[in-house]
Amino acid sequence: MGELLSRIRKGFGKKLALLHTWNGWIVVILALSGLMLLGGYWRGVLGEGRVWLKWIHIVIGIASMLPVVFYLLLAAKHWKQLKEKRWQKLNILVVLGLLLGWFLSGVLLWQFRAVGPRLANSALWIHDMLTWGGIPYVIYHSITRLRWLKEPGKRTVKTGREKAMPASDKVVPQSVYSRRAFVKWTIGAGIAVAVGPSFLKWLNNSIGSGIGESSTNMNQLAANNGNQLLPAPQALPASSPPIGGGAQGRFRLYTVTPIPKFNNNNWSFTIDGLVDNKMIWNWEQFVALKRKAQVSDFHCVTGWSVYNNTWEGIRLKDMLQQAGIQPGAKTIKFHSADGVYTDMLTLEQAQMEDVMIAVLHDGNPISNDFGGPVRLIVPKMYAYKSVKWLSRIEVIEGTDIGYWEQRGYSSDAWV
Ligand SMILES: Nc1nc2c(c(=O)[nH]1)N[C@H]1C(S)=C(S)[C@@H](COP(=O)(O)O)O[C@H]1N2
Ligand SMILES: [Mo]
Repeated sequence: MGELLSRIRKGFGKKLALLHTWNGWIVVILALSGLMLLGGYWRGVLGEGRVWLKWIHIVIGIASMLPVVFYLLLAAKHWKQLKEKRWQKLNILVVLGLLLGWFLSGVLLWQFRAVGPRLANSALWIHDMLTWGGIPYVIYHSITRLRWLKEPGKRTVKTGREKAMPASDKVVPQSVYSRRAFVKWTIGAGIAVAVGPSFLKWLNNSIGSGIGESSTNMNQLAANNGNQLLPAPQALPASSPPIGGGAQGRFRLYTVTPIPKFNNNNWSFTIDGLVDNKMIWNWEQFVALKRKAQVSDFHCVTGWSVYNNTWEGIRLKDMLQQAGIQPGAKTIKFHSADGVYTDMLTLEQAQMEDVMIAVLHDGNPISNDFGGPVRLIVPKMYAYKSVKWLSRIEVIEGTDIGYWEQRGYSSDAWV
């Protein structure tokens, strides 16, 4: 009878061990792929691979619920076994909470079109926050091998690839125990020191007036503007103070190239291709062009949005009209001065009233990190259409495919 019981228990322990291993690998793969999706560095390196990586992340993210479901089937029994082991119980709750939170917010991000930008924005915030808290926790957990599997009386059992564990805390010499505690605290403190500052910075940037609703610090941006272009554009009364009351949300730097810098000598703006009047402006001429102001929202496909932006600039429609579109023209191609990034609109899309060649954001010159001095704004489409460092508009005959569309983004960019 006793033997039978212990057999059953052993089988149970093995099941838990297997779940733990699977869950561990899934978390590692999700963490790595997730960090690569987040990192600006990888954005440029991965290219088309980024779209694949995103799918892998989504599929494994969904699969991550399998060990959770299986565990929940065993949970009642496991919970009883853990009895007084409060820390292990807490660990299980934390891990389950992390996995569920990542999963639910991940599903919203995956379904960003169905749920709309507001919800996607909050989901991204939650996904990020869990990552900032969860990854250090998981690292700590795996380094200190605080196993939810540890059961009294089982720690000496060498099962398969499991390593031998001290028999129990009672027989472990006090010095070893306190050394272990010391190591744990040291590792914990190390992780806190390593990740803490960036985490606080991120929190400070993003908490602001609620979930994902804080704003880009405009003064800081103006101070960090690497462009030196004179004269500075004088804001229309409509943009200073901004008619929209100022942007809500934080622009994330999403850039696939090194960030260019401009001055009066190396900046120019061209419109050419199938137009009657090819034109090229230098900065002094360009700031003198007639501008309009508009308020619009800005949405990235990866889930973040910035609302209520007051953009001031030249309406694309007006510029095209002045240039005179020739018959046969079908597509407007936008070139970035980074020499790499392009995107396009059909002639019809380009005639939308709110497509703008923007020069000011909330009354300030657009800084070089965020695409200044001049960037395209297509409010009704996802922001990969909003080409930064816009320097050339080419009117062409056939169709074309932009930087991200070549790398697997949908050519349908409607929000
Ligand atoms: N030249 C250029 N334009 C670009 C990009 C880029 O990498 N290079 N990224 C696009 C994407 S995907 C987004 S979300 C926005 C990001 O704008 P931001 O960096 O000002 O936040 O710029 C778009 N325009
Ligand atoms: Mo984007």
